[in-house]
Amino acid sequence: MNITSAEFVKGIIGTDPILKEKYPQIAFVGRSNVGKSSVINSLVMRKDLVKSSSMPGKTREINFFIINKKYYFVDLPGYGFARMGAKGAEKIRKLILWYLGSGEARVNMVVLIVDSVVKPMAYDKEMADILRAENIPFVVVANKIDRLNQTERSHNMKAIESSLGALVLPYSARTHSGRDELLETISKLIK
Ligand SMILES: Nc1nc2c(ncn2[C@@H]2O[C@H](COP(=O)(O)OP(=O)(O)OP(=O)(O)O)[C@@H](O)[C@H]2O)c(=O)[nH]1
Ligand SMILES: [Mg+2]
Repeated sequence: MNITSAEFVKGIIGTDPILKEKYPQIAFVGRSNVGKSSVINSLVMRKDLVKSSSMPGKTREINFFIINKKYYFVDLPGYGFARMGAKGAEKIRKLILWYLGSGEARVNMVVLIVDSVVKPMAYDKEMADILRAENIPFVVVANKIDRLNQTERSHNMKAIESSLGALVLPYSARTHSGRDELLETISKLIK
């Protein structure tokens, strides 16, 4: 897959006609602050298509971006962000589960992003289980590998693979390392 165009379309917080459009949806899911928005910017080679921030909880809506006038990249809010408070976190959790599980959206595949620097957390495992239960094809992206040396990298990749039981691609949104492999995997999985 070669990305030639990318544009923001809209952000939603509930049912919307965009969910039913013919374009396949590739959703980016993961804990708060793992770099979902940054990975999308890295894939489209833009610094600021998607707003990213060092303050966790930046993305609050389900944001749709049209790619090559053919697919939607869908940026979701992060799950498991404690500082949002129990109420806010529950709202976001419901929003994500509704998007993935209600059948309203045409979710073609998911890119499940985890932080390669820390061990996979209960939330990551729960998300992998939900995707399996919903029969949604997914790939795990271990982001921020620029922060690890070779030894840590291979150690952490193995730990993530065995904990989530899925294909894991090392990635850095900062250096774009792993970009070609991820684009290749996305085009295979949406077929
Ligand atoms: N070193 C490093 N930092 C990264 C990488 N990707 C993202 N970051 C940083 O991590 C922070 C969070 O990035 P975001 O893209 O906003 O994360 P997010 O998952 O969209 O966060 P929420 O929208 O709050 O759920 C920012 O400070 C980014 O600069 C990476 O590959 N390497
Ligand atoms: Mg975000």
